[in-house]
Amino acid sequence: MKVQLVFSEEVKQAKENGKPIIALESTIITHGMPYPQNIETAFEVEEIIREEGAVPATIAILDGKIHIGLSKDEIKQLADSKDVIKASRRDLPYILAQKKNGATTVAGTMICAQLAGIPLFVTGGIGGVHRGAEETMDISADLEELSQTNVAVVCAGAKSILDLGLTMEYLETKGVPVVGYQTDVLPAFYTRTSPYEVNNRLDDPKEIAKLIRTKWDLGLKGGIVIANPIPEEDALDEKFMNQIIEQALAEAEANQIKGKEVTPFLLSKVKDLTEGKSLEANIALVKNNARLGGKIAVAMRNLS
Ligand code: PSU
Ligand code: MN
Repeated sequence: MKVQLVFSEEVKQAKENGKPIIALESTIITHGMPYPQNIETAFEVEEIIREEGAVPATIAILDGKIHIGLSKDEIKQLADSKDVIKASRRDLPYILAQKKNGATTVAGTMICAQLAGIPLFVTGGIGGVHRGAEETMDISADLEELSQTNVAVVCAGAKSILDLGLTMEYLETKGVPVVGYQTDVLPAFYTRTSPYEVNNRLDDPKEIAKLIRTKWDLGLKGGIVIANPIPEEDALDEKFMNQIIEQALAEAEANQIKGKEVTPFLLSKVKDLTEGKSLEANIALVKNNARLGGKIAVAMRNLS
């Protein structure tokens, strides 16, 4: 039995015509944002990518089949349905073999994007090493995926619900370059800065495209993280967010939240505690990443 990929008409044509394609994840739709903002954002992000001259491929598993590119109806179905499994690397065999529905995380999306021959992926934030990982060993499978799957990921850094210092150390050990777009420091999702330096700063999408190409030309396997700070006007106050995050972490602990539930629990707590401000910021940064991703995708295609 071979794994079958189901391409949307738009993505199929883009492949035939050599147009640049950008992968998008679906966990952000099902577990990362509430309804109806999740659907609206998914549509808007796709539209931004088209405006930049690339083609969006939102990835999910429907009835056990990997879909590369979803119709509007399929995105709506996914967002509405209750029985969609958050799909990281270890979840894929079960979901496919049992013909279930799955929303792919960063790791899950990277795997499917590589199968589909799509080298670039846009999202909000990657998973990372959780605070207290010395004891819990809670380290997102996204990091391991970045070390072995050849897909570059545009994000707004990672949330400070994570231990950003340990996340950077892990990525260094695994040989994953973290490139700052017009920034010297790792952005922390809601805020433009963090105390941690990125490995390299590049200010031009073309230069980022060259770095991505060079890594793979060298035969080095694995991804590249492109960290794009949230626009100034959408950023939230650092002190305020740190307090909120402390509170969300305390509630996760009090409720004994474990395993794959941790990240969705923290995301939804942060949203409630900020009275929706975090959601607005989240939407703004994903759109900002889509713009940059579109430019990088076009630049990658134009490299000779
Ligand atoms: N961070 C966000 N929003 C998200 C996620 C992370 O700001 O929606 C999702 C992504 O799909 C990411 C996943 O791959 O959570 C990481 O989950 P875990 O920590 O369980 O690996
Ligand atoms: Mn985890």
